[in-house]
Amino acid sequence: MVRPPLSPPARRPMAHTHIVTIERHILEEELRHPEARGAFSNILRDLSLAAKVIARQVNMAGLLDILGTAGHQNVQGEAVHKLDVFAQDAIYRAMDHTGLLCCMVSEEREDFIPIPEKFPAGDYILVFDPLDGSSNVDVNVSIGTIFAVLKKVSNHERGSLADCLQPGSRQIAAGYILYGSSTMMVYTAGIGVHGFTLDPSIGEFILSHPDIRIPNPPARSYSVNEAYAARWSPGVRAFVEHLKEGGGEGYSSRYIGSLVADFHRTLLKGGIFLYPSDRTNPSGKLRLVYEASPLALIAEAAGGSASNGRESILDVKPTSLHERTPLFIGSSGLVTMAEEFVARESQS
Ligand code: P6P
Repeated sequence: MVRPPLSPPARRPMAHTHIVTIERHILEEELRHPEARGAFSNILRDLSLAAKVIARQVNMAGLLDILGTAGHQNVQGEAVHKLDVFAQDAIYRAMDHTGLLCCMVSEEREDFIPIPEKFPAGDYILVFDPLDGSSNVDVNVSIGTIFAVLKKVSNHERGSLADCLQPGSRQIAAGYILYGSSTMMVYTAGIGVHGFTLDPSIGEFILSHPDIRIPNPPARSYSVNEAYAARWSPGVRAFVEHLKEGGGEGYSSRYIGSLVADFHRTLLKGGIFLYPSDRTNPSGKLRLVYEASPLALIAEAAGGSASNGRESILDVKPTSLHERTPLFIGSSGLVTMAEEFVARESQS
């Protein structure tokens, strides 16, 4: 049945008592774009279900025999925590049978994951880090899930590597779930960034942060692991030193060591998060496809920017699923300043 074009609902002024669930918000956003076929909305809705399942497990981690490692390593050679496995399975099971995806990419799997033959395949690819920073869960530090949605470009029914190695500018949506003092889901479909807080008493994500914009002027804060300063390039070292001297009004340093938590603070307060390359990690530590690119789409949709030190993260075409990248992300002015310091070093 062809749905008659509906006039998009006028944006209602957000009254403080106006409860908008993520499902309602996604539907309203879809109605504002009649060309949307609803598949993407269903992907986001299914992801929000997986998020609730993971949140419940993370919040009870201290009470279940689920702490500690699962006794094996992932493709990155990192000890896999049991919650990583749980989160991976929760997302896979929520998404594998919907007929919306042709394949998935996960930090926990070396190759891309085709949708099983027993299920119908769709036109979208989901890339995700099921539980980033999971090593923090044993000490009750906030951790997160990062995801992005791409549209298939090949004619392979169940996807191909080429479908998964698209530049971040080709992402049609991106988001993260932050399992912290409250569980939040933040997403963008490219226009506007919206935050939802889980009300566990009713099991709903409620719109709590409509139209997030990175503040300008930004908070005077930078976020980086300074233990590696001696290994950074001269340009990065000079940039951080410049912030610390800050013309009398020094910057404060904030570093949690959990990417989603550090990024979420940067998104809401402004400033810059950086994980640069160094002598030990010449390509940096963070992954391009399912960490830096999704967060870069969010940062840009909120008025900020994201760079690898030379160019926009969104312009970088991945050459492999798990490739790493340096990351400078947050308030545009600070990201540009970091690029200028890096460029200056290459001229000296
Ligand atoms: P470091 C967590 O292990 C993680 O992948 C990110 O969540 C975080 O930003 C980074 O590593 C922290 O790395 O070297 O500062 O411990």
